Amino acid sequence: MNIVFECRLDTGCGAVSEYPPTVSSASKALDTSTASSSATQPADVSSSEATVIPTAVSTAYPASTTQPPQRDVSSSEGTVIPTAVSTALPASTSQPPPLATCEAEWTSFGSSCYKLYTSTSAQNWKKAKVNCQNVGGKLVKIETDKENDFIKNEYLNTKGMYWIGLSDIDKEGEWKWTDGTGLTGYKKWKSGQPNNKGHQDCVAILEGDYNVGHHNAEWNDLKCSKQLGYICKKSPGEK
Ligand SMILES: [Ca+2]
Ligand SMILES: [Ca+2]
Repeated sequence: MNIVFECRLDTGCGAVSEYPPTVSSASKALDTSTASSSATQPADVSSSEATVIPTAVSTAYPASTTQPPQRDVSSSEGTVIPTAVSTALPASTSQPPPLATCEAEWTSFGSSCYKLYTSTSAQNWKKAKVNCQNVGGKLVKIETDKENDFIKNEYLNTKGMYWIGLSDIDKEGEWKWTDGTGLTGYKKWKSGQPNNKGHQDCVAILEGDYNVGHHNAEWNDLKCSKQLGYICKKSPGEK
């Protein structure tokens, strides 16, 4: 199959033995050239495909995805209205809080109701505490000077003293209201009090301006067994 016939005008047709080697070497050269070129081309194509297409796609999508957020920003300008609403809310909260509507024999101050139990129904501190719970409230917790003044003006214009909901009955020196909170805020101790004299763990509020105004509705710790009137405080509607 490697024999090649060649016909010439001067020599006629005959087998030529030289062609097969040259043809085979040429074919080898072609094979290597095509092999080498085919080996380099796929690498170029694959690399070019890998670099061009992904970058083109990846840059195209972020560009399109960044546009919608810009629309959101423009639409978020509509949230200016909620801020206008929020500025309206403080205006409504600046209005005076509604006064509590209290049942008969209870007096309203702020959002709470108060009732004085006079010395005719005097109790020791623990029993006074329970009695306030039985009517839906607690022994009074006084949290501001205005509240202390309200009690003074309402109940303390005659000589006397009344239990309030403050004690260090659980641990000496650790004052707590009957709702379990500590004495961390407002307080109005009489000068020299609390002194725990003879083991005093329960607190009374003293009379106000009565008789030379010598106590001014200040607080004193007393023995819890002392029989005193007391002041209850509750939210409207609690029974
Ligand atoms: Ca004490
Ligand atoms: Ca005392």
